[in-house]
Amino acid sequence: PKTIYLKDYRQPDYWIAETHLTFELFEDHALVHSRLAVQRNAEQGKKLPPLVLDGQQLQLISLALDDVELSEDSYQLDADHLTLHPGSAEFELAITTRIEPQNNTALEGLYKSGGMFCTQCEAEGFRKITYYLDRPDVMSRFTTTVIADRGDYPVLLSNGNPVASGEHEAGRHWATWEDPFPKPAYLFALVAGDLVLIQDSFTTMSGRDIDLRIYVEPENREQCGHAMDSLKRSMRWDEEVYGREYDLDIFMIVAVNDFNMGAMENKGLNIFNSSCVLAHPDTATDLAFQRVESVVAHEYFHNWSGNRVTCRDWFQLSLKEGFTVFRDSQFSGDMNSATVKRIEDVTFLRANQFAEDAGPMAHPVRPDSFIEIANFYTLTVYEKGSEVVGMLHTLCGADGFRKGTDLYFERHDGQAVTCDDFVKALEDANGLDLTRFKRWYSQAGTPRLEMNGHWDANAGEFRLLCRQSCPPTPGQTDKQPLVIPLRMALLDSQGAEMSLQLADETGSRGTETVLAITEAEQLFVFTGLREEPLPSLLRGFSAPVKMTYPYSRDDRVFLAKHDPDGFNRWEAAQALAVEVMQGLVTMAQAGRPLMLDQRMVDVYRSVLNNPELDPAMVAEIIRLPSEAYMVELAEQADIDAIHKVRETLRAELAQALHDDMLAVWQRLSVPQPYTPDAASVARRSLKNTLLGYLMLSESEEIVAACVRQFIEANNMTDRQAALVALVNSPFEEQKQAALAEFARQWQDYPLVMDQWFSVQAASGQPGGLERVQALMQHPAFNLRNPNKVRAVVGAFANQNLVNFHRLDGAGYGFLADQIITLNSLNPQIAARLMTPLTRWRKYDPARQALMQEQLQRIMATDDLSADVYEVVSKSLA
Ligand code: HT7
Ligand code: ZN
Repeated sequence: PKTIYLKDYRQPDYWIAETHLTFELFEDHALVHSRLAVQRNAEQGKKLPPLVLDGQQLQLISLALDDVELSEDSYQLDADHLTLHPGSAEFELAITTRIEPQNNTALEGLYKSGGMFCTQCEAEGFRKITYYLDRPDVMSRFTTTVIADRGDYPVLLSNGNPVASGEHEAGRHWATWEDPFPKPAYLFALVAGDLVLIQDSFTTMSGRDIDLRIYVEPENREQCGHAMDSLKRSMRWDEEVYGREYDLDIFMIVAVNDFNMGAMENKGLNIFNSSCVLAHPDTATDLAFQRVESVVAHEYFHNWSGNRVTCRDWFQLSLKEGFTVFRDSQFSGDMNSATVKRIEDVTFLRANQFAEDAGPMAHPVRPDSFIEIANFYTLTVYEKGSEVVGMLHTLCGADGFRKGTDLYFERHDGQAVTCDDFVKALEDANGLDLTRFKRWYSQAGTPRLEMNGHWDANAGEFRLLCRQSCPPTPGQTDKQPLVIPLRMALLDSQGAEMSLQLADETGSRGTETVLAITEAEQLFVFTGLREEPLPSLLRGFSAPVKMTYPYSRDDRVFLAKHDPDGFNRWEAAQALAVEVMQGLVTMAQAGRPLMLDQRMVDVYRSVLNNPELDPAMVAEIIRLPSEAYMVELAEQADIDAIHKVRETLRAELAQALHDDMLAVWQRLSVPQPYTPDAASVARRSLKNTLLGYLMLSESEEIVAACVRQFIEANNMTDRQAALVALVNSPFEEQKQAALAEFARQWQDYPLVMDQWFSVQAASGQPGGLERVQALMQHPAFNLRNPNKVRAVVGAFANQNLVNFHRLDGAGYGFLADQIITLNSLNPQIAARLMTPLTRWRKYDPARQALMQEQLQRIMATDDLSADVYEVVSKSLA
């Protein structure tokens, strides 16, 4: 496989002004007729170069240039391209290809999911439909006609507006769609199926009525209300916060069961993994409701950040993804609790993206090379990319950021642009120089920020010394200093924020400020202080760095109880828990008894009994850092010790705080009608977090209460929480009864069965591998359905660390088997499953050897896809 480099980017030799497509869909194949209006790109010179079209796994049926059929000796075909030699600078090309959607298990291009035809073209799927210039800077106006059997496929959809439809011969019918907005091929979509429609409307800020439609399989009709509501709220929010109005007359969402990712923002026709659309309180948890809300918003927001202004090339992916994740996080924060949303995002980033940044696949937010672009839909491009946009928001301020994005959308509407163009718009709108800041786009790795404070009582000065560095990452050994926005305050002995005056400035900065750290070492001197302050640093996690400050445990306890900033209260409690757990891991490794630090009990008790705290915040604070995060923090992770320590600590806390936990849990467990509002979600979150703790007491009453909750729950959040508690308990009889009852009740609901699978696959109880192997034999399991693979194989390898990393290496062998099988069925999913094996350097020598052995076995597989090859070869390098 070939490596593609950003430095090699050049404009295409030709443009495609218009693309006319006709799809004839049949059960065993599809014919794709395309008519392309092609023009020489004048900027690339006068001489006519060959036209090299992308195309893979296509059967070429016919090819005509300006209505003249081309003979086989006038063009060249290879596995990836069709090359022809135009005689003029402007011409029409007519191509017919034959494809087999029913055999497309990779779910890229045109494929069948159940009884429905659908497409996934990002990043490079369109080339599996027809020969084309399949690159995001080639933007074309598309007209699409779909012809299919009326009985089996009554609904025929594509991008844009419906313009005509009619009957065809032999029970077939057709529909034509026209998209007035030029777009790259990756935003093309087609759907044909037997679907029902849920319809609503939205009036835009300029008074236009938009027809909103969600298409699903008939049995899912009742599960679309939340997605529709989320869509309308997203449309209003984007008008209010970014001034962005929807542009077509119709906006459609289609739910499909087989989908490699969460959803796809095709122009006017978003295609969704059904797990990100369907939600009903009986079948979906609060978490699933939140995911639907955020994915619907994310895809909708792409209409501007991605579709109207798109990427010049795939190295710029974060231009649309980082920005859109930032926008959807802002939206979710506004719809629910902004602090809780930030805590969730930071927790996820630190446990997962930091690990990616420290591993063999580490890459900058704007990568400079790739083998297979599908491998670069990563946490770095999405989540770290969003953090980078968040830092720009912090540095420009909310108003300045809005001025910058207004300029960006106005300046680049209808264009395919770069991350530099985005930053330039923010610079120009705010009169800023962000040259140094842009290193965040090109430099991989998680920066370290070492902070130190010195109190000078005589001068009333507090000196804050900042030292930044960044560890080497593959291909990048020398790192440059970055611009790190540090949101901070100084607290007095009562926890009140002090007035901030910097020695080299005249005006006061109020009680909270953002320091711009720009150098490898930098000193900030605060003056005019009456008493020694305790700094509250990196509030809201204002930069994606690993920050250290020599806090004592008592400092952390103080901050956890008194910091006026909610995020940093949580952060202090987390840091305390991390420190305690790291100490316990050392004790466990030395075979010493595990002693609980009473200060943790003290913090948790005060939080549990603080009536002013949002219950969702309480739940976040008392949730111990995950095993994955503890692994990420360790130099060399001892997974058995980490698991043991975390479980022991949970049990100790449950015992020490039993009465407090029980009292709060009982108060929250009073039966109530189900409501989906944020306050009720918060109460359920705390109640079920406490149930998990209380079950560790192994008291008969609690187990009985848990079983009762499982049976009597009026919503899936409570039912699933009870199931999780039982599955992770030693109460075999109750566990098996609950699992059997759950499967009996929900066997016809694939998304609910995904929960049933993943709860078991993720359980740290002994025998995890055997459990997962048995689950794969269950009739509801299907290796061709990515949601099932994620629920069973993914949950086991990513969430069940203690079982996956069993010492005999059988967990690694199992994962490698699945990757090898999936390599030929669905390379994207196979490559994504590789992640746990890429982390082999984190573990002890014995496990390292076992993991490497499996990587080598995968590497030796015949017909390795580019997707898997890239990950495995980089992991072994
Ligand atoms: N922009 C979408 C990307 C996507 C995708 C990429 C590779 C393979 C399959 C895929 N399905 C969707 C999703 C998004 O970020 O909105
Ligand atoms: Zn996206």
